[in-house]
Amino acid sequence: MSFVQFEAKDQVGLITINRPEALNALNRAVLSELDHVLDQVELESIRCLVITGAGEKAFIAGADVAEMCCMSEEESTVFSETGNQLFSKIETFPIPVIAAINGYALGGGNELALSCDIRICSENAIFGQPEAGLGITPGFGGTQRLARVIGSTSKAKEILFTCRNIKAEEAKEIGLVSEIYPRESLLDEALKMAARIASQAPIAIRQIKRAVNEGLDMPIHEALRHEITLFSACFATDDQKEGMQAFLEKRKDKEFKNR
Ligand code: CO8
Repeated sequence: MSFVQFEAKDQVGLITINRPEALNALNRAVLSELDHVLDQVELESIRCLVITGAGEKAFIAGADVAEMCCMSEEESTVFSETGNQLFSKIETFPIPVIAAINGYALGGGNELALSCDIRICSENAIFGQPEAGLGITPGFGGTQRLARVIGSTSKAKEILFTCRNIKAEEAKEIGLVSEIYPRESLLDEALKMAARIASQAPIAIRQIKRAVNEGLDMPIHEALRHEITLFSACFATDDQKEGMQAFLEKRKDKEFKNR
């Protein structure tokens, strides 16, 4: 395990893409290690993940161009499928995932961030989908998730067609990120947000993630029905009883047991 590090900080898991010499570019080894790290997350104790990049310059500067440049059509299909499966795993991961974008998030880097639940970034972050300039389309979900995340096909196509860089302020303006922080405090802020999420009732948080994600792919009447199912399932949990009892007893010290 050298390209992807995992550190448990109480109930928060910090994943660092650690290939700073190539601006954390995603090659096959990085994708495979990240997949393995996700499989190892102890879901009984870890309640939120933060993903960031090693070094001062980049979150992830894209898929590894040096590795991709000689791929055949068949090899590129496998590479794209591997990345897509991994990013879908992040998107549907049972607990929330925050992308702490600490610099360049280009191509596959932006696509990884798009598969996370929440994106926050540093003031020096730069986003973009430069693929068309390399003679390819995005291949890890960018043609699909960018428009869905920012809610505008016009803006998404403009970004995808022009391959221009987007600075942090514009990323916030278009809804690509929810907050911008100074570079030095980004990780602390991400961990603070994650700890706050981790302090809520974990089954409720998982149900909320499912309700939002799965509901977006349904007609509204089905999505609302889905919310009813996920909502009512919470009433079979000890944590619902603890959360409401604590409120009624004016107790701050809630103890959620994840059951
Ligand atoms: N792939 C491989 N190596 C990279 C990458 C990358 N994406 N990005 C940076 N590096 C390497 C550089 O080659 C360089 O290595 P070396 O020191 O050995 O020359 C090192 O990282 C440092 O980079 P720079 O010297 O270029 O640093 P700068 O600060 O001058 O520039 C940039 C930073 C602007 C980020 C620049 O490195 C750059 O433009 N990088 C490429 C960005 C890019 O085009 N990303 C998109 C790649 S395509 C993609 O992600 C498609 C995803 C879906 C694929 C599905 C396929 C099947």
